[in-house]
Amino acid sequence: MARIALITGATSGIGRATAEAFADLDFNLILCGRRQERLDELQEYLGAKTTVTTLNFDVRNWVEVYESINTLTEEWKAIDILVNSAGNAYGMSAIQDGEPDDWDQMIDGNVQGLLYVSKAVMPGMVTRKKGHIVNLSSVAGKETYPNGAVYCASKAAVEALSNGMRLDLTQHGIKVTNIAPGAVETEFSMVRFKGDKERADKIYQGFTPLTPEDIADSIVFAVTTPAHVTIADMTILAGAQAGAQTIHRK
Ligand code: 8X3
Repeated sequence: MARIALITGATSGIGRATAEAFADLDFNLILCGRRQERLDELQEYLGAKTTVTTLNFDVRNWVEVYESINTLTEEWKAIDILVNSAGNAYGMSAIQDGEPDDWDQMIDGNVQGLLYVSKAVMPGMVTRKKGHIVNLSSVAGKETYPNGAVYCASKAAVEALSNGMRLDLTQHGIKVTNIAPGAVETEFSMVRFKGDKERADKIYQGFTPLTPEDIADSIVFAVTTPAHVTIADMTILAGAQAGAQTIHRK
């Protein structure tokens, strides 16, 4: 029977690339996002390869998350793989100049959102005694950099949650993988810099950044290992990158 994967943040970046890679593996897909047109477009595109359903909800709203996931049929609810990919950075400045609204978005989306979706999915996995949760952290969760304190804190929380989930869920037959990408060229910097394209473009200049597909390859590797293997944690940096902000640019 085909495995069922639920992916949050599926309409762009790493989430979308993971959806494409999973479709190639014939996984049945529950694609979640906030932009209905993008979900429809993705359903039509990937529906040619595999069975796809979509859910439109905001991960930051527990009632929306719970009610939306509960609209799934019993068959779809038997989720084998949860990829918590939704998340973003908003603003980049010294902490004393940070905007509380930006902090809320990062903490609510990257931390609370991951918790809410996991809470809606984990009990079923525990009952079925199988499952795999893949959390998208960041190199920013492993090292804090200037002007990124809150984003880095939100990703450090993801690291702690991945470890905590693994400690609590392994005994129930559930694997937990933490994926920590470095510089990946997606809409990430455009969102972080609030549409300032010049500032966003600069992040990826002078070296070859990772692509969302590079990260999707690692996720595929993690979810296709045999039952006796758990990939607990992977940090994936660009070839020219040695740390979050240590990038060899030409
Ligand atoms: C994105 C990576 O280090 O540019 O999570 O913030 S970083």
